[in-house]
Amino acid sequence: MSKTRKVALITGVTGQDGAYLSELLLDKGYEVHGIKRRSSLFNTARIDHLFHDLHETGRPFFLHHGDMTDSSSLTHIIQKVQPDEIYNLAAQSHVAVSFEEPEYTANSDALGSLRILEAIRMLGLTKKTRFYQASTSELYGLVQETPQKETTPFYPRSPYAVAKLYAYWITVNYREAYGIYACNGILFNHESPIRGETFVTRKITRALARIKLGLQECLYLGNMNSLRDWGHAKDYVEMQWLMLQQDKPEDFVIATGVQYSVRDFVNAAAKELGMEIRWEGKDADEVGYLVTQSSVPGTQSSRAIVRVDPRYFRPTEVETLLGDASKAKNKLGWTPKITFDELVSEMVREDLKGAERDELVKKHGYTAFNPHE
Ligand code: NDP
Ligand code: GDR
Repeated sequence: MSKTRKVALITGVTGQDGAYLSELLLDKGYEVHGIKRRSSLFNTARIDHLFHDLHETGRPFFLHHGDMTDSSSLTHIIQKVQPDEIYNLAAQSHVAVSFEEPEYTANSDALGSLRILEAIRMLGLTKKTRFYQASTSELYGLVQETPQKETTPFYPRSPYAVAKLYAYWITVNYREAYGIYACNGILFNHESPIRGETFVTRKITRALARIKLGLQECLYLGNMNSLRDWGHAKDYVEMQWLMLQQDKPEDFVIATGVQYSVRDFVNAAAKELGMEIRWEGKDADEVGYLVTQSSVPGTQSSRAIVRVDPRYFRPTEVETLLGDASKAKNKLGWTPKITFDELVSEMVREDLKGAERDELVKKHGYTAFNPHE
């Protein structure tokens, strides 16, 4: 292992943020180690481009098998890697899924963070290793103040958010009790073309691109009225790094300060594809029709391309989130560079390319492997 380069360890390296953060740290000259869990299928698609043949000189990027629910693997890896910085990004990160798997979510998202902090402590790394905890705007849940900032009281509304609340406080506690340089990044939703396909933004851009090419009939969504503060993951991982480069550890809200509804997101993605949607009905009966000029002048077709499926409603919903990142702006000089429109445009463009690939495969008589249908 290099003596001159800073060494970073990333849990959740195969996820959206893990991939962007790995790139950022490698570009900054770090030696990067990532923890990936065993899977029956390949799960490294987002980071495959960072690998290199071990016999060639390439970027110092290494993977280790481990799991947030397994202290032995985590402690062993931390002992071996002796990281200067740990970015704890691994989590069962889907809010809706956390209602179905609450205990597993608590184990990986709450106790997982404790396991890493304990490893730092037990291995005598409290003065050496800095720790970043991927905290979340979901902590605000049933919001007590708008916009939300570092001092806004928490009111979690899902097993995911409750697990993350434990992780938030155990990070603060280990900072205060043992003097570990440990920070919470309270990040609001951030998206990208490599966002997981079941989060609402990616589900929308992917489905509309496929509808545009005739590969899919309709997009089914849950709560269309949810309001979110959506930023770009690339901007947000820069903040994760910045937070660990300060003189003293602190917690920061990271957000754009602009809010849109799920319906707004659908409209923006449709516009990007040259489509227009006319909305009718309310709540579970809301339907989005594709506006097309039919052959009879003055009339419009009424093909439904978006419908609400109450299956996607959550037992307790977070209706509105809007962040105030003034502290990060003032103390760290951070502002997001990528706008909402640019984010939507990039996501749509990339999903259109994917849909075009699937269309080509279909045209040649093959079935595209599409796990989501
Ligand atoms: P992803 O869901 O894309 O990635 C999660 C990562 O965690 C994946 O690499 C996943 O592995 C890994 N993981 C899940 N469970 C385990 C486990 N038991 N052991 C080891 N690894 C595991 O999330 P994001 O990249 O979007 O988010 C990163 C972190 O930031 C998460 O903790 C999330 O909760 C938090 N967060 C995200 C926000 C967002 O808007 N994206 C906002 C605020 C916080 P695999 O690839 O095998 O599934
Ligand atoms: P969120 O993101 O729950 O905010 O958590 P998600 O994209 O899943 O939902 C955002 C909002 O959209 C509504 N919604 C739907 N959501 C999904 N997934 N699928 C649908 O079909 C659908 N229809 C409407 C949801 O009800 C919700 O209100 C994300 C995750 O990345 C967390 O890990 C992270 O902590 C928070 O963002 C900040």
